[in-house]
Amino acid sequence: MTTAPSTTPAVSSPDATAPGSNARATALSLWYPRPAQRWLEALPVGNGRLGAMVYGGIGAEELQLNEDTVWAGGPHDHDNPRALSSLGEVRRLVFAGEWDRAARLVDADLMGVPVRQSPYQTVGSLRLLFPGLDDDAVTDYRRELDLASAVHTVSFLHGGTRHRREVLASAVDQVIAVRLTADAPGAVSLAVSLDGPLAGEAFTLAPPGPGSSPGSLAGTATLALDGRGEDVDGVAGRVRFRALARVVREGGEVSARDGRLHVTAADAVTLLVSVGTNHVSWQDLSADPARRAADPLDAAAALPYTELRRRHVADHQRLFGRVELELPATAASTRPTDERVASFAEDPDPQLVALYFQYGRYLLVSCSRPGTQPANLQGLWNDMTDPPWGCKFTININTEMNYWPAAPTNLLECWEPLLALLRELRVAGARTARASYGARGWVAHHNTNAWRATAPTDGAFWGMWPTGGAWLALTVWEHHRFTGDLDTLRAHYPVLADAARFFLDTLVPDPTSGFLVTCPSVSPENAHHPGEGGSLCAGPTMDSQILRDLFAAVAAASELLERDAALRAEVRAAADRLPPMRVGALGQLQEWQEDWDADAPEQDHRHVSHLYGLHPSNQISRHTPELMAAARTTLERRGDAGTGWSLGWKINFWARLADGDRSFKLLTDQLTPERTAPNLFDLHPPFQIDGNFGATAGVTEWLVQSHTDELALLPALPSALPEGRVRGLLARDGFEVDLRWADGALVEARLHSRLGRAARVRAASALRVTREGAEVATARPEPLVITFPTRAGATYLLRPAD
Ligand code: FUC
Repeated sequence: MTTAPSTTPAVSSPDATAPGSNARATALSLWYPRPAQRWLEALPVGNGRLGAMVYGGIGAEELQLNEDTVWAGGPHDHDNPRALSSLGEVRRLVFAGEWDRAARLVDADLMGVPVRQSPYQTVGSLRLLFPGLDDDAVTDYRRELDLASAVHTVSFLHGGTRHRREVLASAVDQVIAVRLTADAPGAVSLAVSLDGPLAGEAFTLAPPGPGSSPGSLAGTATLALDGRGEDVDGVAGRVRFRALARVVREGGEVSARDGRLHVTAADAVTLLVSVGTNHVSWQDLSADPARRAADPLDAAAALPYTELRRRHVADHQRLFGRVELELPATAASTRPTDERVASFAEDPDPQLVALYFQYGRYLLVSCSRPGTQPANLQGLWNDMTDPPWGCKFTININTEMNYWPAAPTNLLECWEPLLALLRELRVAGARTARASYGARGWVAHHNTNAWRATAPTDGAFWGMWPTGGAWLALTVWEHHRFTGDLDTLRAHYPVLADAARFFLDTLVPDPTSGFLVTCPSVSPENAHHPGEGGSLCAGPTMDSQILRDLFAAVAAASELLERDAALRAEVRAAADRLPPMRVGALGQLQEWQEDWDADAPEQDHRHVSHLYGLHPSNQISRHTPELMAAARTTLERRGDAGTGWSLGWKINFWARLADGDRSFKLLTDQLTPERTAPNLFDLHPPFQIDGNFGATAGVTEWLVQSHTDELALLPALPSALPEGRVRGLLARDGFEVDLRWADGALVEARLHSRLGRAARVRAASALRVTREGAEVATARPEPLVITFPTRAGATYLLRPAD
């Protein structure tokens, strides 16, 4: 194959804006001058449920396919029947400091059965072979993912003919569409096949059309692949799926041979791909995969490709188009995307920050839509049957991080799958609460999956953490803080209230301090002492922080909804008995009740769980200067190194500490080939999408913060980004925020008030506020906070006061 150098000027192309013009603006595109050789070079498309990784091959193209309900195993109850009777002894051992013995008992009696939760699995691949196309005879190749339209395009010249291929995953029409065209008639010939590690042989569905010769099919032809999710440790694989690929051709011929469809000399071809499963819910697998696959395919096949595309782009833009971030382009910005990552640390390229930010939004829109599964460890995209950490929902940081950008970047709908997960975990986790703890309410530990597993998994060291569900439940309250939406709060209030009930029943007084603590627990995955039980403890700082937020949320929500006065009193009383945050001998925020930090075996551990209080929570803020200083010391001691998601979290921490430059430095550490794949997927390594989402959220924290009682404008602007513009960020209390800044200072802000709540705005300079030209308020220079009432639906202009 001939690789067009990135500096190749545009060649003549039927459409001046078409790929092939390497010099064109790339502000919202990932692009490459060569096909992907491996999965981490391929580019993702997704409609929330169906996903494809597109390689952009010339003679051989591959779309690796996912459907988000294809998981191993099936509905399953992991509760360990011995858990409840051993709980008391485990608590005794933990309080006695006999952590290794406690761990052995937890592993024997408290872990889920089987201990391993079922993983998410790949469907397989759609493969296209183009017999006449010789990779070495191609020029002016370009593949590109345009984030604004969510269309993947490949374009190249071969023997004087320009070939163009588009791929999109439509949420409106529930198919993946592949459009193959050329600027010469009869130039599209290919063989289409489907295969997958969980499936049998592909077969053709359509009968030969009337008058067709033997083996040849009428205008359309359909290939099918049936498969089943795997068994896991004695849990039967019960997900069944069917994948379909239908050829809709213009001109030429189509025939079926050897389990493949062969298209010869067509002018253009639309391939429609659909996957259906038997998944109805986490408890019900009674649907018919064949129907589920065929119905959207039949409906989509009735539409011309241009219409499918138009509907898809409009739908995507409705969500994606709400936020714009403009940061200046430099010479580096014209390079292929992977080269921009490689040079980011040396060559200024602010626009790559904007691209990476928007990529996070693109990924969330593409993997988390109302009605789909939530974003898992890899969002939606996974080419394995046994992926790292099962490609599940790890809820001791990863799933929460996936959703940090949802509200601030104006994608509230993308939260819906997480709210649905919570409604289901409340049911599944009530079983575990009862069976394993003898408690009311619901509990989930550090992982869950398609079957809403809630018992502890993986072993005492990692899994004995009862606070994962509570952290996730706080999504309900965050949703309310951003939207003021009482209906959603009312509908999900039981998730919050029952999460709190579990802890009201299971918190125990610490024999030494008297505070109410979780036990057994861990500070996620970090050891305070060496040994197999070295992570087990009672009342780690993070647990008390999460419970303080949970109890406060239940108290506030029950008050707003005018219900559960008794529960409100109970949670308030319990909150008062939680251990306070403490500053240790080194000036650090203590991770545990005891000051064990200095001797903990891994000083640079990737989890910084106890800074949950700093981000995403607001318990550590400018209102608690001593704790802010301790959080900073903790971060300094942990160091900047970390896995992808750990860097993503630290970007947010430093932004909350108002240190934009340190935060930017962490993003710079993330935007290196070690932590960012050629396709901009975040690398733990391996690929984990949480780092993408964490960084996207972190960028919003540079620009707007609203976690306390103030709305701060440019609270942590990195000096590397002295000028820019953002439109459409959301802040709590129902504000939509647009900002323009230059020379590192605010030029203008627009606040659109959705709820008509009072605005309390903090900025680095005094501000003058106007609405429709009339002055509303002017701030005194100190303190730099201006408060003014707003009217719902009105927009306020804020400019530095002279
Ligand atoms: C937690 C983390 C790991 C990884 C895994 C999916 O266990 O500690 O780093 O992110 O989740």
